[in-house]
Amino acid sequence: MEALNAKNQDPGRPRTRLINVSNRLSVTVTKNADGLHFEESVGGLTTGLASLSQDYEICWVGWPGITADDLDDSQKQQIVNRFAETSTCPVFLSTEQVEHFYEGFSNKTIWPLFHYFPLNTVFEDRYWQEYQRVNEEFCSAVLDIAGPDDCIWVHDYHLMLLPGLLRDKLPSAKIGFFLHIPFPSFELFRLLPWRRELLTGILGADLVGFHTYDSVTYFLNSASRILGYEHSMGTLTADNRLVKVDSFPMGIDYERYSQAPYDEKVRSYAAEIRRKVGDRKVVLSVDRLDYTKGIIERLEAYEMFLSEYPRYKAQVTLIVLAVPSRAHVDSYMQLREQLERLTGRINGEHGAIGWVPVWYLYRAVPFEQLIALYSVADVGLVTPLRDGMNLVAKEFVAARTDGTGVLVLSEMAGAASELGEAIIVNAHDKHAIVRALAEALEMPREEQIDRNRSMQERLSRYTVKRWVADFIETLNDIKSTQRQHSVRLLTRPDKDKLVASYKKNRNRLLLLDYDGTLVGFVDRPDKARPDEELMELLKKLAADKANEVLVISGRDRRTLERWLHGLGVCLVAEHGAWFSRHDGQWQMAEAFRSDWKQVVKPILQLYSDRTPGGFVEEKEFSLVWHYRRAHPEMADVRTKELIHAIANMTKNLGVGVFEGNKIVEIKSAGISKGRIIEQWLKTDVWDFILAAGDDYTDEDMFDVLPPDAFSIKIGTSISKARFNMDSVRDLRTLLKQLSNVTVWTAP
Ligand code: ADQ
Repeated sequence: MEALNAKNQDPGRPRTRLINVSNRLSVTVTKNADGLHFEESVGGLTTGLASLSQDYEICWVGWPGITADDLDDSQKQQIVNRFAETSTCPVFLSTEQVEHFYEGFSNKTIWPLFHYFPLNTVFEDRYWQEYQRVNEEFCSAVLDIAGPDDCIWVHDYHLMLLPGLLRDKLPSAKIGFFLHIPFPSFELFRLLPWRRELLTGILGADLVGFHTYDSVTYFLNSASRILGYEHSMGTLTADNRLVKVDSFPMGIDYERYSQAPYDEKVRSYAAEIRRKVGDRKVVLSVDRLDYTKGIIERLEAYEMFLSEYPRYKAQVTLIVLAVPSRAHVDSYMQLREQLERLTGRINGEHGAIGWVPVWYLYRAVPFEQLIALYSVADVGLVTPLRDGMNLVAKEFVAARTDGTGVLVLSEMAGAASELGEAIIVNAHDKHAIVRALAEALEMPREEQIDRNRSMQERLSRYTVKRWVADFIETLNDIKSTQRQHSVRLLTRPDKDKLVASYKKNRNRLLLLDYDGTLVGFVDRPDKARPDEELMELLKKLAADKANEVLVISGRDRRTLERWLHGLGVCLVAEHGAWFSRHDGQWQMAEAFRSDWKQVVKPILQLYSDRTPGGFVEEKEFSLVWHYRRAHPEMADVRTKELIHAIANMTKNLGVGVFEGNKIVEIKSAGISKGRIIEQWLKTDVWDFILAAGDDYTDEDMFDVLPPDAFSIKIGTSISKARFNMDSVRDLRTLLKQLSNVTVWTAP
């Protein structure tokens, strides 16, 4: 793609490039005896992106809809040349790729599973293999044109691996991913043998968007339960990079749909339809022919309606417009047959001379005809069994220029959360659809107008242009947040400096947190006893006369003593409430109170009893609720309730409530690692200080250290420490290196 080659760009070009990647391009190429034909369909996304053209140069990457096996080299070149005029880069797929990647993994595995049809889901390894290969081909196509500062927006379930593949090649690229279909609950998603790979692929993006908040929640839940990534307000850290997950309910080109009914051509189509329908009420059903759209269930409900409300016989016509879709996939072929049989049955059993109850059209119609149908219909019956958003519902409301018309909408459509004034139904409940139809047909005109005006106002505000702008703005925001919070890993040169300073100095203070820093986390706190290697290491470090080694922990003093006594290290217990120097005698740092425990302990115990896997640990000046082994979602709810309950109860008791790593700790106010370290620092003139810790209590310690101290946060979240380190193992390696520095003995 010469014309798109990033290297050929004017270096001073003002506009950032936005590379939009989706399985299908908005231009479809077909071939017949006359040669190639290019057909453009103006989708909402094209309009939305066009509105950014002031600031961005928009490029497209995708499949043009024709299989590569049907094209010779010169035809491929013809397509490439033609697409280059509109900054479009085609990805050619072979017949086999279409079969296994598109019809197979995308539409026989992901589509049914994500729409809650697990029994229709096919798990085939060869589909998965092809899915990976095609995602890699898309990756190469993007890499051919992408420059380092470009913004890349990947769309939908066909390309869930692509963000991750791009991230490997372009580590600092700005990548967004939007899923247009629902993200399922963890219980369904976990069925996929390739769940880890798919999640990791998606999390290659900086921003992950869904239509609804439910999908956001389900995705975050799967990321937590499958990959162990916890989030805070929808932001998580994956591979040392902040990733934001949020909902962006897609809008429509409101202007276009609300103005189109005034068009001459539309008006004449509408008049023609009206003439044919006569005085009858029109109920309209418009979808791609897909089993998730609930078309069969809708028709069955309509049949039931005609039986239950015979007065509507010959007074109403249901127009079913079904766009052919995935016509080579078995389940879609069967659906078509089923629909045609059902339509025949209803018309045969309920119809009369001069009245056909169901008008069925199996085709895509031009925009003007679609709008004519929207504007003629009295009721828009949109009852998908599950739908990411459903734009038909929004288009129907927008096209009601006089404000009349009633939308009956499934609660399973993402659109339902924005279109609350519609009659909302459970699409699986045929009785509810029957009642809704009757209510819709009898709704007073003023009420119809009232309801539609409110929805129109909302739709006119959150249009597809706003949607695109919002997504891109959020992507830019997360990128700058990443820069501000970039994790400062202890690099090789930093490490060399640290070791050099250790070697050079003779009065060193080593401040080491225990859990999560010197040892990894385990299910129960009593299982985290030090291993041989750690004991040897601490002993060796403490043996060096130039070192004062402090293990500073939240644990109670008895445990620390049992585990670490005799190694020559000083101990600080309960986050600074107690300390013992080399003589092994424990001293209380200050006079703290603990009478509040009688009030708080029963509450903690109660929560523990109600949460399987949770338990209470009691220390002298604190109480800890542990929930590492509890069900994560239940623990999440309980933690919030618990913190609220305790905060209310302990207002005047002089205690603080803290959330740590899978714990809630309540401790006497005034106890902090910062306070004790501040005092310790004054006991000598330290020329080398190393402090390592992993959780919120260690932040107090980092806070009081002099600026040249080597402070290290274990883990990659944001911290006051100067450096981050990936794991306990990495810290031990560093400590081992220090312990091997020649032991210095006082002259
Ligand atoms: P779809 O499943 O295709 O989209 P939908 O959002 O309703 O569902 O979009 C269908 C589009 O096709 C509408 O713009 C509609 O006007 C058009 N259309 C339908 N029937 C037609 C016909 N007979 N002739 C011409 N045009 C017709 C997927 C997800 C949705 C999500 C969208 C956008 O499944 O949940 O809303 O992407 O993210």
